[in-house]
Amino acid sequence: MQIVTTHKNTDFDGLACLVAATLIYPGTVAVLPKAINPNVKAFLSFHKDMFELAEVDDIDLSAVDKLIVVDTNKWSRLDRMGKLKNDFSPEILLWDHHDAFDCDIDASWKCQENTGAAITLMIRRLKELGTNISPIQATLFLTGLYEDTGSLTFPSATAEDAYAAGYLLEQMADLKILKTFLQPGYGQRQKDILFEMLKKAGRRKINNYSVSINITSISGHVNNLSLVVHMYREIANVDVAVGIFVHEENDKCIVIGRSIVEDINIGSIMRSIGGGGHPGAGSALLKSVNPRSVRDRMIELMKGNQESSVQIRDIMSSPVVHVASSISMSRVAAILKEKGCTGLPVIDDGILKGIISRRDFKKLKKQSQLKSPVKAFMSTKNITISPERSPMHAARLMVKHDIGRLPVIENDRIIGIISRSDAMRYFYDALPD
Ligand SMILES: [Mn+2]
Repeated sequence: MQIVTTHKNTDFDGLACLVAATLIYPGTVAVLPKAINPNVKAFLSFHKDMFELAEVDDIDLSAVDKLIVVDTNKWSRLDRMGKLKNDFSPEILLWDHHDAFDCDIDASWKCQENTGAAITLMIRRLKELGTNISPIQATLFLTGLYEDTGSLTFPSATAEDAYAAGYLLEQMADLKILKTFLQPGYGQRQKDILFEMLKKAGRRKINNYSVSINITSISGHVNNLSLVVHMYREIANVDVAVGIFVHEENDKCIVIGRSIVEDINIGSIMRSIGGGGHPGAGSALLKSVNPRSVRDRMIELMKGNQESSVQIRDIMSSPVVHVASSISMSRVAAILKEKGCTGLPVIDDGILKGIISRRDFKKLKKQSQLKSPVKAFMSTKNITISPERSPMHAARLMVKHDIGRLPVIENDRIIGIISRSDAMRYFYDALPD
C-alpha cells in the first residue's frame, strides 16, 4: 500500500501537494493530518466530496510499503508516523521546497528545490505527464501556490512559480474561489506578533543607519512573518529591521530581515549565517541557537558588511588642495584657475570652515571686494561625508544638495575630498576628466 502525507497544521500548499501526489501516483491514499489550518478546514468543508482524504486512524501502517512525503522534510512535522519510521521502514519519496540542510527524512528518491511553493515542483511533473487537472484541483493548487508565495510577491517566489501559476490559470483555476479561502496575509496572528514586537521595539545606530533588531517568541506555524517584519520596519521607521522569531518547542530561530539602504545587504548577511535572500530582504532558519548571540552576530555582520564594500576612503582625493580662511578672494581666483577646479575647501588648522566655489564670486559687488578674505564669501552650510560611507551615498548627497564636492571628515578633521568626478569614475569606471 502506498500513502502520501504532509505536515501538521496543514496549509494550502500541503493540501495541494497531497492531492497532486494522488494524480502523479495513481492509487495512492492521501492521509491528512488531524491538525489543519482553519482556512484549509473551511475549504475542505465546502468541497467535502471533491477530495478523497483519509486519516491516520483509517490506515493499517504495517501494510504501507511506500510513503510519499510532501511539503516538509522532517519526521516531527508529520502526524503519528513514528511507528512507520521506527518499525516498518517503507520506501520513502520526498517532494519539498524547504532548505535541504534541515531534512531528517531519509528518502530513496527526492525532489527538493527552493521554489516558493512545493506545489510548483509537482505541477512541473503533472505537466510532463500531461495529466488532466480539473478546475477545482487547479484552484486548490493555485491557492497553495499563492499562499506560500504571497501571490508571487515574496522574495522566495521563483520564475517557475509564476509559470506554474500561469499554467493553473489555463487549467481554469478560479480566482474568486481562491480569494474566498486564501487567508489575508495580515490576520490576527500577524497582528498580535507585530504588537508584541512594537511593545519592545528598540533601535541602534550601525554605521550611521538606524537598525532595529527584535527578539520575539512564537509558537506553532505562523504564515507571513516576512510581512510582519516588513510592516515593523515601516512603523518603527528604521533603515534596517530584523526579526528573530524564537520557536522554543522546535528549538529553532527564524531570522527575517528588511533593509532599505544599499550599504546593508540583508541577502549577503543572511547567506553568511546559512540563509539567503536579496539586498533588501532575506531570511535564515537556525537550529539550537541562542537568540541573543544571533542578534550579536547580526550586529557584527552589519558593521562588517560595510567594511567589505567600497568606501569613500578608497576613492577620495587626498591630500586636499585647500585655502585658509584669511586669504583674499583674488588669491582664491588665481588658485581655482591654476588648479582648474570649480571649488575648494576652506580649512584652518585641519578644521573645515567652509567651501568656496566659482559660484560664490557672483556675491562680489565691486572690484575692491577681491581684497576681502575668503571667509566673507565662502559657503558655510557644509555638507560632509564620513570615510566609511559608500560612493552611492556620496552621489545621493551631491544630487540632493546640488553640490560638486564633499569634504571627507574623520574625528572633526578633513582627511580628503570626494568630487563628482571621483564618484562618477567609480560608477562608470571612466577616466579622469
Ligand atoms: Mn509549502
